Amino acid sequence: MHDDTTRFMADVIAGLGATPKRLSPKYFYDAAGSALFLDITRLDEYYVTRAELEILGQYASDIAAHVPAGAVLVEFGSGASTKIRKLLDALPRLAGYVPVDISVELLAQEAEELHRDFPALPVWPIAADFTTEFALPAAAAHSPKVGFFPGSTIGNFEPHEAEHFLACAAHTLGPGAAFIIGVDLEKSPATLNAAYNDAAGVTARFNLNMLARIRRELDAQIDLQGFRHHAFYNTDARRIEMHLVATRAQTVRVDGHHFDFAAGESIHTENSYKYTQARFAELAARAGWQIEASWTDAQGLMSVQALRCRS
Ligand code: SAH
Ligand code: AVI
Repeated sequence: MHDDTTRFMADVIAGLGATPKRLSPKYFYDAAGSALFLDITRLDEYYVTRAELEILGQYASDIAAHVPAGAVLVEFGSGASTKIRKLLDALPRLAGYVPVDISVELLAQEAEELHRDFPALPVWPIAADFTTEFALPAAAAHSPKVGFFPGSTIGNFEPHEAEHFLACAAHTLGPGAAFIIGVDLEKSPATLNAAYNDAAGVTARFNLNMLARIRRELDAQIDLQGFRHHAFYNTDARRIEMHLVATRAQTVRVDGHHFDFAAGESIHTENSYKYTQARFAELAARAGWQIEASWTDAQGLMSVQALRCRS
């Protein structure tokens, strides 16, 4: 069995065996899940992408002022690389662009397209889980590094995991590095609930694809009709929670293990934390980063933050 499949199998068995049951959101992004995420970014209800693109368009030159000429830009969770395309024209000449993503097929395809569209820009893709340590390309060794983490993917970490991630990124990017991060802001529960419960049911398909993937890749016995999408804003924890809820009592079988579900029991698949400017600044400071500037869209839905590594 391939290493990635072995790890996926072990995580699924541990997650379904836990109480309450859970699966990591990093497993949303096989080829089908990455395509569904792209569909989400085009939904009317999903303000995150639209608002962030507005910020990147409007403040491109202010953001670019935080990127030194000759820098290597490392994007964590680059996906379709849509947002770097929006910034590239405003940025000083980069020594290279390093898209890092767990979605291997999408990463390869986007690297090829970027190379075609920006032939002067060296593109060094890294297929990796950004929660684990990974090495930057040797060619990047002597250039200043700038991190780029758009899309509010940082919100998919628990706050203590976000802090740990930022501390590791400080180590990877080096002293004095800049880090441009998209951070989603607290807002009305109605807006949030709509964004994760779109009328067309795309987010539901994205969530349910996790089970389809487990069935496909791990040869698991799961009745996909036996689960439904459930997403809601947890006001106390300041996060959207996504769950897959069993619509009836049933058993899921994976590699000789069986997992019993009561009707209504859920698998927690994702958190999407929302921050205030102050709470995010405190978290970043604990991880060794200082916020130098931040921008929001006209409606104040989403933010982009420019951080500097203090050490
Ligand atoms: N940056 C894009 C995509 C955000 S979706 C945007 O702003 O629209 C989250 C991206 O992070 C996906 O492309 C997914 O494959 C990737 N991702 C999620 N968890 C990951 C992990 N642990 N390691 C590496 N990439 C991950
Ligand atoms: C990638 N990430 C920031 C998205 C989010 O909003 O938390 C994933 C997503 N989940 C449901 N819709 C979009």
